[in-house]
Amino acid sequence: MIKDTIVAGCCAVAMALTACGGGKEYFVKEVTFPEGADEATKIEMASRLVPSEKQLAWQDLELTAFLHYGINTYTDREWGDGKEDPALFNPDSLDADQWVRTLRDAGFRLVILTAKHHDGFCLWPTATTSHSVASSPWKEGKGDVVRELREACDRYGMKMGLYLSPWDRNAECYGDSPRYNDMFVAQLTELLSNYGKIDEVWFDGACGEGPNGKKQDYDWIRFKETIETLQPEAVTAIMGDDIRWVGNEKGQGRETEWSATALTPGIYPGSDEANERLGLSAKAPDLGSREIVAKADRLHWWPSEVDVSIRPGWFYHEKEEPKALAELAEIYLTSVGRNSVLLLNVPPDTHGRINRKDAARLSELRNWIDENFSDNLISEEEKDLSYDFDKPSIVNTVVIEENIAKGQQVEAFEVLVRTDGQWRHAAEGTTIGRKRIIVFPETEADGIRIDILSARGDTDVEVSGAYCIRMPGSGDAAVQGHTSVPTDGWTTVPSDATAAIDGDKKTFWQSRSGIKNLTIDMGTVRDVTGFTYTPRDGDDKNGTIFQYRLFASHDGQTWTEIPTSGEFSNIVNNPIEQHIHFDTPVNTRMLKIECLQEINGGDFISAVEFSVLTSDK
Ligand code: FUL
Repeated sequence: MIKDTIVAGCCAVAMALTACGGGKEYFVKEVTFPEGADEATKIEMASRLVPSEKQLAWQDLELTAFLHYGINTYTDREWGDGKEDPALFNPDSLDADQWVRTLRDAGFRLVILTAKHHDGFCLWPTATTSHSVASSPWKEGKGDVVRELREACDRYGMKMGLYLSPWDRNAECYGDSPRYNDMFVAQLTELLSNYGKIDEVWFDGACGEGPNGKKQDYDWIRFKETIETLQPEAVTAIMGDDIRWVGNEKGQGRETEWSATALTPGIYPGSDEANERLGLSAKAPDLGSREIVAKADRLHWWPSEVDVSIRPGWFYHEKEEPKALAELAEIYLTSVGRNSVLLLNVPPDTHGRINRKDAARLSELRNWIDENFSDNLISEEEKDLSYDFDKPSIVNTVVIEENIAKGQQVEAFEVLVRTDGQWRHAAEGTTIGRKRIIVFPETEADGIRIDILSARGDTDVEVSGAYCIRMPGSGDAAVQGHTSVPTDGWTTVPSDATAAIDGDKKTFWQSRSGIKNLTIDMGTVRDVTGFTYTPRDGDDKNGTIFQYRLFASHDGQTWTEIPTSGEFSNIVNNPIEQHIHFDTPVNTRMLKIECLQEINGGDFISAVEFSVLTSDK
């Protein structure tokens, strides 16, 4: 046994680690390169960057769950405006045991509750504001959702995390930075002192205040110190430095997913400048390649968390359906199978229960995982890169694991299968990390092998499984009771906006500068129950409408405003098709959408698609 040394990142305290072979010095969580270091030196140092103990334990969890629950559940919105009446919060059968049991049975190991979302409504009776469950009729103001979750987690052996939104649309002091920071620390202190062991603290980075909104200067370092003092074992996510947002809300990890990344956590002073210099952001496709490392001054062990909702929205909406099993299975492969932890949101419904449809889908997911990942063609126990099967078998999936306790090394690998003594190429990949699942075309083989083509340092990799998996058939997660109206014979103003109503999601329309309205003329009068808006996705989302007003007209002369929430909340992070349903059907020939705010404050709009919904059969 030789002593390896671990050099702790931020505080540069040296600790000792006993390990076999090497006598290596490792860097925990962060490594700063010496000035003028060349690429080879940096890559070698990068190979010695390792996770902290709590990061390592978190990466092992694989399946974690989100519970988005709060005032939005009762207003049918995604982002509340903070003006909601607490009296709206009155679940008739809130059952935290049912939440935790359902999640545990589906294999989830940690659950995170939105103790406070952007609307500022607190699910625990906080002393910091009256905008909380204490002002609601639920349990005559004596209820405490956070406590109920705590007790349920204890009963079922589930780890617990809390989401506390920094952006607060209710707090009067939001924007008065020192006062709000004090309030936020007080909220954090209540949550981290009175509810037992908290394993993950989740701070969201979202803020939809816009150019003329309130500006809050968050004291991230003080928030982090508060967590470290009160819950030293908790990992901090997103606006924290233990867990990184994967960069989308679709459930997709990168094909090349480095936990050793040059992206500086947003809570560190100077992070914006550091990231700008390297051209990096949470959404950037490449966060840790050799090219990036060569340009970086330091690296962070900042592993990815894939957060995605089982439904289109984060909060429960009666009209939405859970994703099809096929989509969830795909998400499992592109999150857990791509060196990430899955954080799947399952929003409790208006009764305060996980809806039976979601519960059923979760148990289908569990069964799918169990059925597909139980018949391992690799029976040998010994850790290796090459295996013989007991008999020729059909194979299409390989599971590879890297011992990340010693860092992330592999940059490129090839999967080969053997038939009649001949090795053939089956697939290739780049990073491995905690777990990599590669699916390739089905083939008959009697052995499987991984060749590591490129690595940063000594590798410690194992092929832990080979399977023949079947993807579930895709089902439709439709929107109940609404169908879109065929667009034949429709016209638009401006007249060049046909790509926005052509039913083709591969095309999009973008208005000229200065034009922020779109009128759709259906030619005939109908009872319209709502509309959908599909924004652009990908790198360029310019023109995406964030806040809007909607009008109806029979003749294009007299317009009546249709009441809507006026906001495609969270469209920046989750640019999915937006479904807006009216309280009562609107009898109209024309619809006009007027953009009040484009996501980047731009003076034009864009749309992949608008469709008009009706309840006509
Ligand atoms: C986003 C928020 O704005 C959403 O409402 C949701 O909480 C998601 C997890 O993070 O940025």
